[in-house]
Amino acid sequence: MFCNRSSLILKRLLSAAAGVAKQRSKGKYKDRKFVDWKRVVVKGGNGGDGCVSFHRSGKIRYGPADGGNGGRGGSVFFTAHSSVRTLKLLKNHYRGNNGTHGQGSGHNGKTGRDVTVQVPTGTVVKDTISGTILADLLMPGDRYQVLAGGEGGLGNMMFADVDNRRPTQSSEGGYGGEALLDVELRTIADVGLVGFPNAGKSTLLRAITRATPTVAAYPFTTLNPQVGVVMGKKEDRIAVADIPGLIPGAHENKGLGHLFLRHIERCTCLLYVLDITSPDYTIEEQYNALQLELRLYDPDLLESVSLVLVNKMDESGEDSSGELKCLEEKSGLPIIPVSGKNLWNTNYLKQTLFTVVTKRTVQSCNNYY
Ligand SMILES: Nc1nc2c(ncn2[C@@H]2O[C@H](COP(=O)(O)OP(=O)(O)OP(=O)(O)O)[C@@H](O)[C@H]2O)c(=O)[nH]1
Ligand SMILES: [Mg+2]
Repeated sequence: MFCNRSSLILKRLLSAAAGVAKQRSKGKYKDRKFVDWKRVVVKGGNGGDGCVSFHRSGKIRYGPADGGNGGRGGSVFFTAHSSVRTLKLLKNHYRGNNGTHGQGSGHNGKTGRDVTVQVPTGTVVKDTISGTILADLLMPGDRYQVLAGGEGGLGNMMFADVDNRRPTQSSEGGYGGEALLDVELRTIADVGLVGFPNAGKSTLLRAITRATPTVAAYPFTTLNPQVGVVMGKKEDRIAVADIPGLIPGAHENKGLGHLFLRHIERCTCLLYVLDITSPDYTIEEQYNALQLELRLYDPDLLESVSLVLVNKMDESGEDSSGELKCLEEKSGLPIIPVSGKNLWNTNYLKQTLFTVVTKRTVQSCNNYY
């Protein structure tokens, strides 16, 4: 990954990174204040060279070797910080300072200054070339050394021994190395809401937590993940993430695409939020389309503990229970009808979420219709 990569490959990747960044800054990403992905080039500082020098003073004209060592190059660290919310302020390049060269009279060079980059908790650092996850900074204070600075070279003082007090040998400082990294933010929440635009995800988040995401009767109101906390008895807390709406074909970049699904990757439980009043899709079609999009993004997401919420029940027709029963049979998941707007059944939803998140299973959930 680092110094032994040819500079040609690195140059190509850098220009590719610039291209991706340019694309992302265009169009639908242009006005986004919330940035959850960046490609970053990091370079460790080079170590300083060792010095060749001989002691001279007064009557001593041919004294012993006294060349000092070079200083170590500065390293680059990523640290998770709870007050940082997005990757927006992340620069494209970070570089540790070079160590300085050793000097005569046994003076060692100065160590290069380390660079510490603050990122939000939940940041994942990946090597762009191999795609390997290098670090997952989950807790505030988590620190990862992305690149170590080059070692300082040895001065001739270090090569002196009883047989040879005046060696002329020294070594060069080590190369700091370079890396191209993809830095991703993955929201940390226990529960993730997935649904079509306008299904009422943000309304539900408002209903069960104190979060205040914007609610409006047009699609794609929510453009960035929003997290709210459901307060339980005693100290119980559950974080719920509301993400932008998914539409059929999101994997082909329709709507807002499906890259924001990374924000629900860590969730213990997924809630499919279906709109019973949708004129275009039945709840079963919505459920199937959502499942397909999740599968195409990452089949492991379908392994998460899941519940189905059928929202807007206040406006459902007289006999919707048949539709719910049918969906229950086909999905094999517990169905919870709710109305986020009227807060109908939201207390039951909260209780169920606590049970599901703590037990990590939906087996004890009852259907509510
Ligand atoms: N009647 C009724 N309307 C609801 C209910 N829940 C949400 N709505 C309405 O549905 C519309 C969309 O609600 P949002 O909460 O913004 O939907 P969303 O799923 O967050 O939509 P996006 O952010 O665009 O993905 C708003 O006009 C809400 O008032 C409900 O339970 N009953
Ligand atoms: Mg919304």
